[in-house]
Amino acid sequence: MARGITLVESSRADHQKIAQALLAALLPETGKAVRLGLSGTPGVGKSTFIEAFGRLLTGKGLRVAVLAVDPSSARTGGSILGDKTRMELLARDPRAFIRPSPSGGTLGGVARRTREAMLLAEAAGYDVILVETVGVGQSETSVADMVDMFVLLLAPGGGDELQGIKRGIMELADLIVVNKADGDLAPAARRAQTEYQAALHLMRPKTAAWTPHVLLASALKGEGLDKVWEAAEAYRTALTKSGDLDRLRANQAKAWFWTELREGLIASLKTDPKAAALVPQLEREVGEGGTTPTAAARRLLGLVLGRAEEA
Ligand SMILES: Nc1nc2c(ncn2[C@@H]2O[C@H](COP(=O)(O)OP(=O)(O)OP(=O)(O)O)[C@@H](O)[C@H]2O)c(=O)[nH]1
Ligand SMILES: [Mg+2]
Repeated sequence: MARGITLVESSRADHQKIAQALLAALLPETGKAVRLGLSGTPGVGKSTFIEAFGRLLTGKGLRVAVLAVDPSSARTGGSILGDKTRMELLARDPRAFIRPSPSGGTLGGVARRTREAMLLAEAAGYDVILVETVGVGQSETSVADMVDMFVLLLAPGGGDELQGIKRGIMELADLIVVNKADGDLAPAARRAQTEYQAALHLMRPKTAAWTPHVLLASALKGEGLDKVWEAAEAYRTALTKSGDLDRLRANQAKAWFWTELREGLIASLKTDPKAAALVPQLEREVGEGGTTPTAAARRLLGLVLGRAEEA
C-alpha cells in the first residue's frame, strides 16, 4: 500500500498513469470504510487523540489508516510525522497504517493525493480511515469534503475559545469533542461543553438524520473515546438508513470531479505554449487597468478551448 501511495503522490506522468490504472482496478473494492475527519487547532491534542482512539479501534480488531491533509507540510513533512513520537504505539501496531500529509503543491493537489490514498487504504481492507488536518485555513473544508463524518476537537477554553473559532468550521462539525477533560481542566471542559452545545443549537444541522452534539474526552487518559466511537457508529447507521450517506458520497465525488477539472484546466493553461506566452501580457494589461480581469480570462480561455473570443 505504501508503494501504491507513493505512485499516487508522484507528479511524474508515467507514475500518474500507473496510479490511475491502479485506482481504476481497485475502485470496486473501495467505499467500505468508515471515513472520519479530525480537525483542531495546534496543541489541542490531535496526535494524542489519534494514538489513543486508533489503539481503541485496533483493540476491537479493526484496521485503521491515518492520513493527513496539511498544505503547509513542506516544512516538516506533515503534522503527523512532526510528532510521530506521540503515536509511537499506533505506529508500531500491525493493524494500523500512518501516512503523513503529501507535501507541496496546491491544497487541491494535496487533497487529491489524500483522497486517492484513502481509496487505496479501503481497497487494502482498512475499516476506519482517519484524516487529520490542522485547524487553519481552508484545509478543514477540503477534509470535510472527503469524509463521512467531521469531528472537531476543541480545548476546554469555553467562551473565550468560542470567539476564536470560525463559525464556518463549527458548521462543518458533525461531532465536537472537548479534549483534555481531565484533572484541573475538567470543570472548564464541562462548561465549554455546555457553551459549545448552545452554540450548535443556533446552527442548522447538515441533515435531518443527525444532530451534531458535544462530547467530553481525555485523549491523555483514554477517557470518553468509546463514546466518540459509539457516536461515529450511530452517525453511520442513521445516515445509511436515511440515504444521506450515499448522497453525501455521490456529491463529494461530483465536487471532486469539478475540482479536478479546474485544476486540470489551470495546469493545461500553464503548459500550453501559446497560452503561457499570453499570460504575462494579460496580467500586465489587467494590472494597468487596460482590460478587465473578466475579459482577460475569457480571452485566455477562448484561446485554450479553441474558440477565439476577442474581448
Ligand atoms: N491534560 C491533557 N493534556 C493533553 C490531552 N491530550 C493532549 N494533551 C497534551 O497537549 C499537548 C499537545 O498534544 P498533541 O497531541 O501534540 O496536539 P496536536 O493537536 O497534535 O498538536 P499539533 O500537532 O501541533 O497540531 C501535549 O503536551 C499533550 O500531552 C488530554 O486529554 N489531557
Ligand atoms: Mg499533532
